[in-house]
Amino acid sequence: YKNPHYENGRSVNVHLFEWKWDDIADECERFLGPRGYGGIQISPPNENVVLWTYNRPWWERYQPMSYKLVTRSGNEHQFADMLRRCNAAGVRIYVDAVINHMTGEPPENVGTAGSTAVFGEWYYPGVPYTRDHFNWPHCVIDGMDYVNNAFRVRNCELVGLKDLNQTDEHVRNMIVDFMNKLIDLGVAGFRIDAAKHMWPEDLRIIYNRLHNLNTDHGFPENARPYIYQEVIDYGGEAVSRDEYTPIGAVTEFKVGMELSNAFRGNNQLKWLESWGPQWGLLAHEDALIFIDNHDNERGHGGGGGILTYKEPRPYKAAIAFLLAHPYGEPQIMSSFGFVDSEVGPPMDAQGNIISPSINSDGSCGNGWICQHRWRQIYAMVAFRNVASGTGLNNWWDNGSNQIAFCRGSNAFIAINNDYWDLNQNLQTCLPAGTYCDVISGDKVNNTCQGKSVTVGSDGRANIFVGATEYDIVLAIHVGPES
Ligand code: ARE
Ligand code: CA
Repeated sequence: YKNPHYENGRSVNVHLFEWKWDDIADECERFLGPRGYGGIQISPPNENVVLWTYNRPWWERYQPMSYKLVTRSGNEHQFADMLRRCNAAGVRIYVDAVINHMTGEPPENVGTAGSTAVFGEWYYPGVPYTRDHFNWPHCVIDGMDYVNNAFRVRNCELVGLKDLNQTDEHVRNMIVDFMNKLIDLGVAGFRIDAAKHMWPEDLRIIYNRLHNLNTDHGFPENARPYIYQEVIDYGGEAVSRDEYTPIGAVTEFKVGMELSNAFRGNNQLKWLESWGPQWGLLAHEDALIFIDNHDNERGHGGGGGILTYKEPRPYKAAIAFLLAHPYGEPQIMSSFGFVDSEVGPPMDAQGNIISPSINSDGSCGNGWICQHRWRQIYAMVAFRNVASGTGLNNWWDNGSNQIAFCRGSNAFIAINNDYWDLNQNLQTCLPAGTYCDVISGDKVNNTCQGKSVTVGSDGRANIFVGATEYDIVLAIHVGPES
């Protein structure tokens, strides 16, 4: 359950938050496939309650009404088409699986597929679930429960969302049928939403009943779905991330916290020499890592202090480090712009999501940020692919916030988070030649649009990252892009 089954030569999962299936299929073919991305986390594909009361917030999708594959992102036909097209483009799809709960007691009662429910009776005919399928008597998790009561974290309601009992056979069957349908349609795995709020032994049983990945979509025989479980664990809680690593990968929230802290200048970059488990992080193979996710990007889920697209200079550098370093399985966020943390994706008056437009410079319009299309980010995806299979070597730092390292003899990165220039003759580990710095510009017609670096026969080069440059990173590698 810990192998994302990326195609050879690919890496990095991008969360296309609130994107429509048709747009994702287009993006796989026109951008993500050609740029070497490994996979996409999609928003929950199953029916959710429609909340006009809050002007269709993004979080309505975390309130399931049924497992019908009809949402603002598209219907089942569009979903299947996306899987066919993205898998053909070499890009895998991971589903955000909301299986801990159904809706709360929302002010409205129609789902995106037209289902209704009787909230006060815990009755969801679209599945169906009745009161017998929920933890009972109902209770609501309070702040102290996270600290000292694992039972209540698992069996009471998360922010008032009706809490399913995954120990119940019918509930297990409904969840397994839902997930198996998605696997048969070609998905490569799942983000398990709110995994902390379910018993690991129940989840293990559910995972073990899942089908192997669909070989018609290019997966190898006997491949198990990739499973990464959302467990927010900064330490000191009744539920620990370590309870979930025996059954799958786990989101490592400490990564975004520590790297945001360091790239904000609150911790020296030189300490990153020991980045990885020595920092109290999960073991490499257990960790799904990221700077920001859809919650902490907007201050939900106990988030705060995390770098986001709103602070692009340190954010791009933190992501560059995340992708350059061999530790963990990285995921990046691809957002829509927002001021109000509750507001949903760009939409028209009928509530239809407005597709991202693509500007002539490759960036997105219509309110979409599309971090995955930022040169400083897609260039590091290529860097990671070129570096694949190599370790980290030739670490250098200046004793404070200037660092550099090689990935084998394939790739080299330097970062300057000091207030003075980085100007050094450094070992790049690369064969002699002239390389384009992939951060400051693309290589077009064999010409660097940004900086270039000349590596001598001893592998050394003069590396310059000025204190006031647009970006604080320089990266070169043996791939065609550099
Ligand atoms: C909405 C309204 C609520 C209302 C509820 C029910 O905002 O006011 O009571 O509906 O009507 C998202 C939003 C929620 C939203 C929910 C349903 O963030 O605001 O509630 O959708 O629409 C905990 C969980 C963690 C969870 C975070 C948000 O442990 O699993 O809270 N994250 C996932 C998703 C979210 C999603 C849900 C779960 C629900 O990523 O997007 O919620 O499906 C400490 C603990 C953490 C805890 C955190 C916050 O850090 O360690 O475990 O996270 O505090 O309490
Ligand atoms: Ca629960």
